[in-house]
Amino acid sequence: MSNRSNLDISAYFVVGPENTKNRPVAPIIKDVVDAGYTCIQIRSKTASALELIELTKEAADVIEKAGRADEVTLLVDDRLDVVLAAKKMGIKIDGIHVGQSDIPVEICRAYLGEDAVIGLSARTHDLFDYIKTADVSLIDYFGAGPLHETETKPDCGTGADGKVITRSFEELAELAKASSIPIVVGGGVKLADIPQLAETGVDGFFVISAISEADNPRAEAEKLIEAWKENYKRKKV
Ligand code: TZP
Ligand code: MG
Repeated sequence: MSNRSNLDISAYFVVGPENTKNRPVAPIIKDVVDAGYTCIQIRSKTASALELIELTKEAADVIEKAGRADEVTLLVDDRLDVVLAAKKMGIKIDGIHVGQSDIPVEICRAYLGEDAVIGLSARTHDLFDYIKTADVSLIDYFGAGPLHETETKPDCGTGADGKVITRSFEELAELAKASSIPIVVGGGVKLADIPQLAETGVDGFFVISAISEADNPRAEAEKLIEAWKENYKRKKV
């Protein structure tokens, strides 16, 4: 089955070399894959194209060795060139995540084909109207947030006045109801947020620093996913 038809964005880890306190990225990805995460996104604003390709290779190898290639979706942030190059080199990469100012989703879909997973960060202003009216025919999920301001991406959620707009749990619950495609929420998400976030009905959480900067990334990854599963399940019953 392709990762598009069984896409699971419930536990979603985003990472690049600038997020790991100078530790290698691959062992942290292994920790997260072993902890049961379903989506890995390689994201770096500093790495070269070659470094990004190498990172996708390492991530794909980790996923493959864990026997989870059919369950874990591997994406790259922004860099259509890197995704195309990695695919050409035989690396199992499943798709791309883009923002509102990145390569348009039409172009991503045209280059990557029908099987690729394409995620799109939702617009910050007019978020609710946007979610209700956006053409979602070419994309697989929305990223939304931030839940809190975050040093990892200080401009996340910046509104027209330059101030960051964070989203309350109530707003996220409304968003989950309004969207016709899955929504993953991140931006400053920490363990203490997970129970309430799971209860909003959104489809998943994404984190960088909660795991990538932890002294023990594996232990932290496990705590986050367990809290998600526990509270998401409770919402469903
Ligand atoms: N997109 C929106 S917020 C964000 C990204 C990539 C950063 C999230 O990082 P953290 O450390 O989990 O706040
Ligand atoms: Mg982007």
